[in-house]
Amino acid sequence: MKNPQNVVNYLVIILLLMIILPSTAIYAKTLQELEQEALNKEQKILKEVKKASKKKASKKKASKKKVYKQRKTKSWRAKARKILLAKEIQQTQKQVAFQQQELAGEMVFIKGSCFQLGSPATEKGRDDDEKQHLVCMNDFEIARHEITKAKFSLFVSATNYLTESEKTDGCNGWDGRSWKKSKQYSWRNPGFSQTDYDPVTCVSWNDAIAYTEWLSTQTGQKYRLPTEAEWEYAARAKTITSYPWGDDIETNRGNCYKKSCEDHYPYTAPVGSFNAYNGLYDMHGNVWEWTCSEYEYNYNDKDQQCLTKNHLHHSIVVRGGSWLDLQEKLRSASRDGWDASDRGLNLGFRIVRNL
Ligand SMILES: [Ca+2]
Ligand SMILES: [Ca+2]
Ligand SMILES: [Ca+2]
Repeated sequence: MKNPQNVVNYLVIILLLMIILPSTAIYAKTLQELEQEALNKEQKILKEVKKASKKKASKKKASKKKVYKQRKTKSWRAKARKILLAKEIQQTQKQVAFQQQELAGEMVFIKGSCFQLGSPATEKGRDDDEKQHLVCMNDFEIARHEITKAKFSLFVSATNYLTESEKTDGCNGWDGRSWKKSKQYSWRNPGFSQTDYDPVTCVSWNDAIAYTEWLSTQTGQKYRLPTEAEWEYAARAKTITSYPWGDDIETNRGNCYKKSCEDHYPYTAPVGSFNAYNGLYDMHGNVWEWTCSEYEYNYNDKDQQCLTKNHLHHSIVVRGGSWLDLQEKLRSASRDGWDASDRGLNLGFRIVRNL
């Protein structure tokens, strides 16, 4: 080199190049790195977004599941409540039915049809007031038993009811030798010993009606006395003989007077002590039973009707005979008329329920 200035210039240039070139290399590398970093960052963000959305989706799914579960739980609870309620209702219905049965006693369903009411002229021991005639019946329910002292006492305890015997001059009771009307006799004491399951006696027609009215209020069902036709139709059990078991009284079929039935009961017997016919006990004997029908010698369709409380000046039909009657009075067709306020030691009642 001839010009030292040029040498210096060259040196300066070389020096500059030495400074600039590496920094350019570093710069270029940094850019690459930056690009990579940006890429990494972007990927990371993408990943995070993906993760977040996945989390959100799973959260949403979980919340959906929760709602579903809640709904399911709710519907299950509603179902359980429904089942419980149905069970409670069923139980209440059973209790009500049980209470009704406890109060009223068992009832027997009788399928209606047509029959000859009354007795044929050839029937042994018949009365003239039993003229045969055709009657058609609807279905009904009648008590399996005569109303017992136990059942009647429930009514008296609940209402403090005083029977006509207790309110007025007593009942036609039994003093050991004969009938005797006395204030000392009533359904509580007819003059002879009775169990709680013997039929109630010394109750007038009015007392029996009061009992059926109370029973109807207590149970929400319509109880009443049977019509004369219902009584005989139930007693006959589709037979045309004097008694449902045949034309003879036979032995130990029902409770009647002294030896004529050979029943071994000197007074009333606990209800259900003899065989049932048509599912009904003591239709023949034990105590006479009040009906709700007016007594007419020739029936005149009164046998299918009920008297109301306001018709007390008529005689009312009683049926079935009693422990104080001879066998003829126990026949299916036998009938008698008593006044509504009459009461006696051999007269009680059974009930019917409207369907
Ligand atoms: Ca007897
Ligand atoms: Ca009877
Ligand atoms: Ca008669």
